[in-house]
Amino acid sequence: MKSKRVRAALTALVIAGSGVLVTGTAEAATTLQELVPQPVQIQARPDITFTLTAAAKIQLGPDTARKPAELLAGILRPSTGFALPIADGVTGEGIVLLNGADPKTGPEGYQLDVTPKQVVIRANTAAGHFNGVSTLRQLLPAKIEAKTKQAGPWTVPGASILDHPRYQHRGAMLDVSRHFFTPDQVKRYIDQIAAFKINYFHLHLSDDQGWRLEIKSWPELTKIGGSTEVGGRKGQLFYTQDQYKDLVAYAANRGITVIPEFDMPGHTNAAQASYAELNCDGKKRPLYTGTDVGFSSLCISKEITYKFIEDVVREVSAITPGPYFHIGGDEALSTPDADYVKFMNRVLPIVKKYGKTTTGWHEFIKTTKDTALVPQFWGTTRSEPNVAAAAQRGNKILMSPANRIYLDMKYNKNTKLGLDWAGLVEVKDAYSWNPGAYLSGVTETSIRGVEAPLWTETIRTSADIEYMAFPRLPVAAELGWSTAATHNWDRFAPRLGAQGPRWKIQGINFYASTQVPWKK
Ligand code: TNX
Repeated sequence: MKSKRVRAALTALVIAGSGVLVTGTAEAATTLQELVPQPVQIQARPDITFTLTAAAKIQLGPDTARKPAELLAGILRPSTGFALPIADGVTGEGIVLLNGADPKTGPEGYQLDVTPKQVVIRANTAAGHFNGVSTLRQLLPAKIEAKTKQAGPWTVPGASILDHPRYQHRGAMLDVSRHFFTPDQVKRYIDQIAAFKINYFHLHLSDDQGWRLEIKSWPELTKIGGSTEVGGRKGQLFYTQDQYKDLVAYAANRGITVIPEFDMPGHTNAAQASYAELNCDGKKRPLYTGTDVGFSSLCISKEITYKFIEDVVREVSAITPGPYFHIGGDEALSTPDADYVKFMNRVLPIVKKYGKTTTGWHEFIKTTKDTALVPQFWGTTRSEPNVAAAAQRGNKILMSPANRIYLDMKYNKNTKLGLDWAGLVEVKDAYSWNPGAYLSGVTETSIRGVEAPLWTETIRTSADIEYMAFPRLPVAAELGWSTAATHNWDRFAPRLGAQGPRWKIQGINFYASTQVPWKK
């Protein structure tokens, strides 16, 4: 009879690069087969199990970032009931975060090694540790997600994982303009996206229906422009700068960079309702609570327009540590083409002046040859010449094709929430495309990443957000993180389905698509 160790060596197979775990024997299924997104390389060690106990500490190696350890402790303490102190130095049993990972892991990857007494997560950056923490969370039993104390055991299957993302940008967007969401509702969504290694959170902070961030030099923007939303609810429907800073910090503590968007030169009715001087005719517009798009435009010929934009960019940049400022630029249907170009030629240098890099909906990229700027493709076609030309010049493209990854599209014709202008997007539709080979003339090396936007014309509550985002947001996370070689619906669907029990415990109101084999 073979020793346990020899049998383990025989059964622990790695398929490097493909990210596919093969056990080859009748080993019991473990959480190793349930990870979303799929890691690059998993080596199962069926002879080993780690069990988290009350004696465990979360241990930090020299100069290792503390925030990922704090995030991990915040996840593990409520459900285990363990103290799980964070300790400097490697002191024994528990979870160990160390610097100095294999260079293959890059700036965001990690190695995770399960031994009988420790789970060791190595990374070269805090981002890598955040990502390793997300993996460890999914390796623990689903009840780890509970907010109240549960019975153990808290086992982690033996494994060595080496992982890093396909793309540097995995994003989620929330439109807080069409309907406003409180800071607590936004934090709830940030928590949910962080669990899937999303590293950018794009906040759509202004639109026709609402201006949602306090601008101290233009106070009427929120006083008037932030007083209502789609459907006509009234209130103080905006964030103070302090609340915004708190959201930015909350995201950063989960490894997420906030990208603020102020949409212009269209989608600006809320600003035009707040200040008469932003209109060419000098007259304030009425507040708008409908859902049409394309009727508004800032006044391109007035100098005050650029003073206004500079004030907004200056104030927002000062409280936004991330490098990107999103200028919108979409659907400027009431701005003549020549004016649109004139406008962008004024605005892009303003963003640069305040130390930020412009990102925007892909329309804006036709106005500039600056290859550092980031166009976000949101079309429904497989060809977009201006985006392809930018890619050929060297721009990196963020992919959000509306008929694939717009989280506000209905799943099917019976879906009560959402829109259908880009089509119906079932879970398999959201998965079945390759960001690196989707747009003609835009190949793998020109892709910056994938963002899943959630527009909120029909979305009012956290339950609504969750219904549209789950499970499609994790689908977007998988497309943005996992190597192209792992792309396979039949293998992905069960991994996605394995998240169901975790989401139930977290109270996430997900759409239980019949396309997915949900784990009971
Ligand atoms: C298009 S996509 C828009 C938004 C709408 C969305 C609804 C884009 C850049 N603009 O203004 O909210 O469709 O799906």
